[in-house]
Amino acid sequence: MTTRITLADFLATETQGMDNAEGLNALTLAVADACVDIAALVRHGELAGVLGAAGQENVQGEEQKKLDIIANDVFIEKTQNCGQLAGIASEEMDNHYAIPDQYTRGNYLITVDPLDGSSNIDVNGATGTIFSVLPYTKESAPSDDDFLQAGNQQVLAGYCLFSSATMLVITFGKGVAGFTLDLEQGEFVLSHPSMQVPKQTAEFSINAAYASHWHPPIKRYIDECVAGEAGPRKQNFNMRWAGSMVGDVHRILCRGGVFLYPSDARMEKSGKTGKLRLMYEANPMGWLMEQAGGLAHTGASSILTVAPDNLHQRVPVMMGSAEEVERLIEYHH
Ligand code: P6P
Repeated sequence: MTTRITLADFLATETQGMDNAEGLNALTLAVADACVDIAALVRHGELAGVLGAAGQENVQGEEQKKLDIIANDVFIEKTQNCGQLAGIASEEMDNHYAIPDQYTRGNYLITVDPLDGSSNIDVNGATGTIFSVLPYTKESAPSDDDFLQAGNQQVLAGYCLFSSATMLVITFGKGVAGFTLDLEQGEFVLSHPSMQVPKQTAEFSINAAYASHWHPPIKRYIDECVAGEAGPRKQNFNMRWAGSMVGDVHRILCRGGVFLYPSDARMEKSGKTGKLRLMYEANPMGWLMEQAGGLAHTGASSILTVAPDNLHQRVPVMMGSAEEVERLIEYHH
């Protein structure tokens, strides 16, 4: 019979010795509460009357789902009064949300993708919430520019996966821990201590519909995987694409793999350098991957060293099993 360790029990030891451990614990529990509420809305789906399009676009020019906006509002509602935040930046908001004066302004900034993979929501596919916490030391209210810190400045990052189980996966820079939501008790219980990405894999994850637009290094890598044991890799590969970064990254943290969302000729024609956003997708997921023994790279540099120039900046993404990412980096050079 293993000892039942709740998220609160885990935090009591994991953040020991860190600056403002109490504050970080309070922030993590507030984020977890927001995720529990968003999970409940996702779980009730059509019955909660929250599926379907919202009839408007976000700053990315992407159609927003009703749940994108609701999840964003729930996240703000559940975290703004925890006393630890100075501001919240979100995929669903053009600019950051400043914590109102009636609440204590704290020493952290948080970026969030409130409902990643929302195109899956109407077909009951995997979705999730991704978050990244950065330090904030000024007394005054933050500006958007205060969020523009490289991924190696993060103090906490994680995601909540809404799938067969609801799981919270987090890192404070001391490894990666996974928690499963106990629906009866309404609390997260440690179920995946010290998650590690296998160094090797035979499974890649990419949207192959865009193959005709890929640049040579990606095309070479995928062609070699597809060529299987008859090709230069001398082994067969499998492919998985969840349509939600949280679903794909979680699978890779559990069993290995390599996730790719490269830039391509199609995107570059419209001035984009990738699809995924640096501040609230690539940075938090990249830190989790590195903390689990994997790698996270843009093809030009480690994701965590990219100096952001705007809140909604996009980057090319390759992350997962170290040996495969190393091969991809070599192909890019
Ligand atoms: P595509 C979801 O919209 C997302 O941002 C990621 O979660 C996911 O990996 C990717 O886009 C899916 O993109 O082009 O396959 O729909």
